[in-house]
Amino acid sequence: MSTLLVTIALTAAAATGSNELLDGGFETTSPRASLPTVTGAWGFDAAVATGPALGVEPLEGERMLQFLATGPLGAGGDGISADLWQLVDLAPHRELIAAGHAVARLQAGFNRVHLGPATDTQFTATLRAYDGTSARFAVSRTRVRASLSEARVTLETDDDPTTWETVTVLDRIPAGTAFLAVHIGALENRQNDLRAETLELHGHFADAVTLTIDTLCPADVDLDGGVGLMDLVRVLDEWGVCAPCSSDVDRDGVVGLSDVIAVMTAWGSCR
Ligand SMILES: [Ca+2]
Ligand SMILES: [Ca+2]
Ligand SMILES: [Ca+2]
Ligand SMILES: [Ca+2]
Repeated sequence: MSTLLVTIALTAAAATGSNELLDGGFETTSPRASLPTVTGAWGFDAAVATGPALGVEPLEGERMLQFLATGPLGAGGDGISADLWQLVDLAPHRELIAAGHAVARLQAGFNRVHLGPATDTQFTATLRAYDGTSARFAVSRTRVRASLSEARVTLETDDDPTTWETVTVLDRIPAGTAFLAVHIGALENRQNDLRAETLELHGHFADAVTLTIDTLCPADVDLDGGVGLMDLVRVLDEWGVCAPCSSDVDRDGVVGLSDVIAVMTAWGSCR
């Protein structure tokens, strides 16, 4: 195969789908003050959707999220982190997950003010996979159920409010997963401001949170664990405009010659 064909195959492997989160940019509503039990809404610790604030501009759109406290406002929290969760139904990806080929990619932008050495500096993002129904996510008002898998990244931000830092969390989704719990948080890593009359977080923001689901092996169109004749047949069957569809191997919105080339380049086993 030529260098060109190899390049096309690598591009296909890096392809991503559309954002599975509702209001990942915090443009429409502020989060609820409770753990979510249904999909499609942010909730838990005190936080608000806001326009530009304290010298920080949204990373995208008109608004961003501001973390306010590690619990409900005025009631004190766990003193550890301000956390938000959103649940995502994976029913549309059931076939991909059952085949063991599904990969979740969570990205989030974080930024904060700089007031001095007492300013909290860390943020975190987590992906958790669950079986069962989203109604069983919370086991109490403040605790969530144990998950099938967990992937977490912690970020140390710089002290420049004009720059956003981005984290990426990747996880292979276990077979049997019914929904994902997406978490973003601001950590109270400077334990100096826990008195009720002082703000726990002095200007800590998140924006542009995205969750995409894709396949480990895009050229295995029929998800049988290998790339071969049947994958090529599926590509030829679905020739033309087709988005989203699994035979669009390079995820450019069209099933065509570049997808045939991607299948032929990846010919063989696929694990
Ligand atoms: Ca936004
Ligand atoms: Ca920054
Ligand atoms: Ca196949
Ligand atoms: Ca294509």
